[in-house]
Amino acid sequence: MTHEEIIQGLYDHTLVGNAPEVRDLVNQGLADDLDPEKMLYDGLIPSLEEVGARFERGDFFVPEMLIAARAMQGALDILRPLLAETGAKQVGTYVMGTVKGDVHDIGKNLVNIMLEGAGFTVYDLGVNVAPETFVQQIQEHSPDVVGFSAFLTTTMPMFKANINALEKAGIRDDVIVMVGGAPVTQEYADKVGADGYAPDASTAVRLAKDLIERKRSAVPA
Ligand code: B1M
Repeated sequence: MTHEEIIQGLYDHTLVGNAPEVRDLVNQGLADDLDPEKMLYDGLIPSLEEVGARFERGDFFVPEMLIAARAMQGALDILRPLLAETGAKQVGTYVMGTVKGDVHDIGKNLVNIMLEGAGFTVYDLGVNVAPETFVQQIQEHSPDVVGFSAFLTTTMPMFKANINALEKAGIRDDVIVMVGGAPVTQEYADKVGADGYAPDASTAVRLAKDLIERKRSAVPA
């Protein structure tokens, strides 16, 4: 099989949620020296975008989204160590979670993988994370950054609820707040008072490093 055929196969089989075939193709790609990021960005992610488009048109329903997501997760399980393997030195700590009311986690997990690859220690709180859990975990781990992911327009308001909870606990200024997820925009992030927004995983990593650097250099010695 050529690299193009493997990428096309990843797209086609993720679309219909054929998890065993997706795993086989990922393994075949790796055996053939196909770049893991290419499999991700040219095959797997575009396929999930098409799943979303079909859902919007009413051609797909929740079960189809679910099996496509499972196929993607199987691929990520194999790719995770390769995407994260850079030997980067420790740059900071990050507490990350999908906000309350929201169970989407593929995008969040991808950001986590990239953060770990860039040298962050990541505490992943999972999905449907309540504001009080974020507060408690920030108090426990004292991270440089907390990241809130939301994938639904109905759960994006939890960013503000989380920031309010940090303020109430007196820890808002101790931590950099980053937000992201498919429906989120820079404008929305500014409106809720987040310190940073990134549209994708690699920008999220660059921005996190940047914000930490700025914060550290602003602190008088
Ligand atoms: Co749902 N879903 N879903 N879904 N789902 C979307 C998000 C949707 C856009 C589909 C659509 O209509 N086109 C739509 C939301 C519409 C909206 O509100 N604007 C939607 C809906 C409506 C729903 C339900 C309400 C459906 C229903 O029940 N009627 C329901 C909600 C459940 C809930 O959360 N309470 C639901 C359920 C599900 C499944 C469980 C079936 C499944 C999720 C499985 C899982 O995650 N484990 C699912 C899926 C798979 C999707 C789509 C198809 C794919 C999401 C995905 O994984 N994308 C999605 C359609 C789409 O996105 N086009 C859709 C790939 C991923 C790599 O991208 O998530 O954007 P993304 O992550 C990116 C960036 O956003 C960014 O980096 C990531 C990597 O580059 N990023 C950050 C993410 N977090 C970040 C944090 C940062 C910075 C960047 O800083 C902290």
